[in-house]
Amino acid sequence: ELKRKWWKEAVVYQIYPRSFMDSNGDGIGDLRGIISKLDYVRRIGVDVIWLCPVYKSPNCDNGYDISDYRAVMDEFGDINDMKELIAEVHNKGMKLIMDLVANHTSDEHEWFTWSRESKDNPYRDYYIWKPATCGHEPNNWMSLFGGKAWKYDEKSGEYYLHLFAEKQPDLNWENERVRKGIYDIMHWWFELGIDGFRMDVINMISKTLGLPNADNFGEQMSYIINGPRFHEYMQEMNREVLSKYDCMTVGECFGTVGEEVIKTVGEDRNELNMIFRMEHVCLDMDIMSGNMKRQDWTLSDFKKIFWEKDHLLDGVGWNSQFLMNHDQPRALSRFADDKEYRVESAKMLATFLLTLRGTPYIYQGEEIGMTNVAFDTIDDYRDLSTIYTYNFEVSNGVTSEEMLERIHSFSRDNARTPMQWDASENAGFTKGTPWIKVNPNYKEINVVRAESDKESIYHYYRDMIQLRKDNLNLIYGSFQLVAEDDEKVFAYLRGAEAEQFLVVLNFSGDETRFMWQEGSVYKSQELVISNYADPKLDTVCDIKLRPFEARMYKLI
Ligand code: TEU
Ligand code: CA
Repeated sequence: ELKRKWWKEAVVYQIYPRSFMDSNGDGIGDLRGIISKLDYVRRIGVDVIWLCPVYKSPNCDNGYDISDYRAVMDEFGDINDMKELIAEVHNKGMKLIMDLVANHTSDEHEWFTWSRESKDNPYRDYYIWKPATCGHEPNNWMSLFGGKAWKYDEKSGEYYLHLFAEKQPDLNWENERVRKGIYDIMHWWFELGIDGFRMDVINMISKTLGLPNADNFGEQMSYIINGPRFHEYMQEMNREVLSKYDCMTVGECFGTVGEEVIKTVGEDRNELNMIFRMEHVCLDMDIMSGNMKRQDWTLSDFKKIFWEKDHLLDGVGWNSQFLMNHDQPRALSRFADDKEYRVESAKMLATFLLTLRGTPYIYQGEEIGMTNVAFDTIDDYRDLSTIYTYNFEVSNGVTSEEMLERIHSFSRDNARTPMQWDASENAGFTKGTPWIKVNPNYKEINVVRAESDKESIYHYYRDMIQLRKDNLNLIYGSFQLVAEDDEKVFAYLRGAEAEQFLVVLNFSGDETRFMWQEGSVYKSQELVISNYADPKLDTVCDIKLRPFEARMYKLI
């Protein structure tokens, strides 16, 4: 049996600082802005805040390119603001975890500056340098943001590896001093009072020795993901750092599956508490193709992903659950309907997220039903990978209309438009010009409206979070699919023998009927929550569902 832990019972709220709240009118969200909104965050009912990177950074990738891990990005404030933020979060009874970007640094980090000085600089081996092979790149790897994964450095006459942008050189984890350097940074932040880390692309830190050429992108990823020394590094990090604090960890692990998941989060493994798996956010778009093209998906595929992920760790380790993050389109626009049934859809997804087994992560704005944005020119987009993909595809003959359409569905900027606080200009996010445009729907969708309307998505989130907290069976109870082949309804049981919760979710915009004869064995069937104002009093054997209707019953 798994142990009870505070981080298993917590609900996490993710903040993307650049887009959360601007306190000084420069158009960029900042730490003082976050501090001013902590009461709001607390009122949602969440326990932990995950703060995306706020370290000093030249911002080629909005802070995922770090030039100094012990300082705060100029635009966000300074270290005193950070100390105040930590103290205030704690005062309000919440915890704070930070983003640790340890696969790469910025090329403006002093380690890299020294490293590129010369081949014999003591810091040379902090990064992955290779000489040219027959006059070209050391191997044929591609960057995850597009283009080649190697950059030639004139000065020292070699190439360095960058799995992401050119300005994000990969650290060489084979080098013990690099690992020690990262562990020191982690200690430094724990001493400052933080409660844990979300670890960026952590499963990519150990590369296959010899860095072999790959026939395709999938094969390349197999040389990068969960490489030969990954678990050794995680256990070392746990021994040297994590085990010394009552902290929580979650590793971003795109592409980690099966046994490798168990090895990373198995409770007897002493590596990480949880990982983020990405299967459900790859269903409608093949991330490996890099062209942002939509592909068809079915609800039964979606169900299988959640079932497999739960089943794999049953009694072994703990899952994380999320529907979106700062790299993904808005879940509401993607998995449900952000138009006619926006409110019903958002509440349905809230019911889903908060009744899964695993720690739920809510992304800023999800709780008020923010939607994807559709800027009509590429000039309004800011994300480097969106811009790269647009230019690349357009130069290869795809029309710009077609590319904008794909971008409207899948750009990372869908998640990065400013938080919509009120109906005033720029949604109350800034008094200046925002770094990225506000979604024009802010007059209708904003926090002030949501808080004052008892029927809002926001209040539904609060109710769902409370329900989860009041029922340990919704946290630790088993997860079992019901009617798994249904292509419109996602239904499952949560709980234990004595008390089961039946969750029934219509993922379609049609009216439909959920039939479940086995339901007749339960004497007591209490409807606990539903996203329609006048729920019909059906028995769980036969429920008529309206578009995107969600219901949860307690069965005894
Ligand atoms: O994301 C890693 C990652 O795999 C993403 O680039 C993903 O492929 C893409 O966003 C899907 O659209 C992490 C961070 O979450 C992301 O914001 C960073 O840009 C990236 O690492 C590099 O640090
Ligand atoms: Ca600011």
